Amino acid sequence: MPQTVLITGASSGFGEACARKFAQHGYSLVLFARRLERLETLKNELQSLTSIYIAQLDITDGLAVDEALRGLPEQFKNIDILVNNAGLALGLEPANKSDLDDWQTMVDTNISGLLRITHRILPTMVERNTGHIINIASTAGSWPYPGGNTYGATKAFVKQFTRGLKADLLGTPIRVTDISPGMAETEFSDVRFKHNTQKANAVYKSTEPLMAKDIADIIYWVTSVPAHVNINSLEVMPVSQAWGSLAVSRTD
Ligand code: NDP
Ligand code: 8X3
Repeated sequence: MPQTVLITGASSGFGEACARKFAQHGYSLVLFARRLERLETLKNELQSLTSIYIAQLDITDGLAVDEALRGLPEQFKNIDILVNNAGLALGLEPANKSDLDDWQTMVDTNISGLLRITHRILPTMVERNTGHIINIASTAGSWPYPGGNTYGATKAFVKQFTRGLKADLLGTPIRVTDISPGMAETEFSDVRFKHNTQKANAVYKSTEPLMAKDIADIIYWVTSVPAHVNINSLEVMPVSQAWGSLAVSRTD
């Protein structure tokens, strides 16, 4: 029986690339996202390689998460690898000019949604004495930048929560990893700038960002190291990105 990977946010970017990567290696897939038609297209593409179950799911909807996980067909019920990938940034305004609804959506998705899925899946892993949870954080969770306020804070949560899981799971064979990518060209900026294509494209202009496949390859790699090895935390940037100097306000 092949291992089963559940990927949230599989309709684009890292999640979609990750589905392709695990399908190529024969894993069964459970794919969730809000845009069902994207998942259907992906399923059509990959179903010759492996068995795939897709469902429309908004991870901010607690009841829907419960229903989606309860409704998994028997063959897909045992999740071996959970990739908590679904997430988003909204806006890049300074905190005093931000939209409170955007903050709430980021918290509901990047924190509460991730917690909800984890809370449902983790006990089944402990019961089956096997599993690996991979949480997608961000460099924004460690390195603040102007306008990254709530987004960065949600990703700091993801990193610290992952460490907390590792502490709780000591004595079990269950592995937990957080992966913190820097700039990667996906639909991320299109979402952040609310479909302002010009602003989104400017993020990746005249540089070489990470691509979704780079992250998918890394996610696959952390699952493929020997079973006694746990990659706790992995930060990855494109060669073309680095930290800036600390900012100073001056009067002249
Ligand atoms: P994309 O926008 O391409 O993908 C985001 C995915 O999350 C989509 O599949 C989207 O699906 C899903 N999603 C968003 N909200 C929800 C929701 N409420 N319920 C279910 N699914 C949801 O961006 P990325 O692939 O870049 O982002 C993936 C993860 O990587 C995110 O957590 C992001 O914060 C993180 N990240 C991204 C970086 C980057 O530079 N690109 C760098 C570091 C981290 P749908 O809209 O169909 O629901
Ligand atoms: C995405 C990377 O730098 O835009 O998490 O926050 S960044």
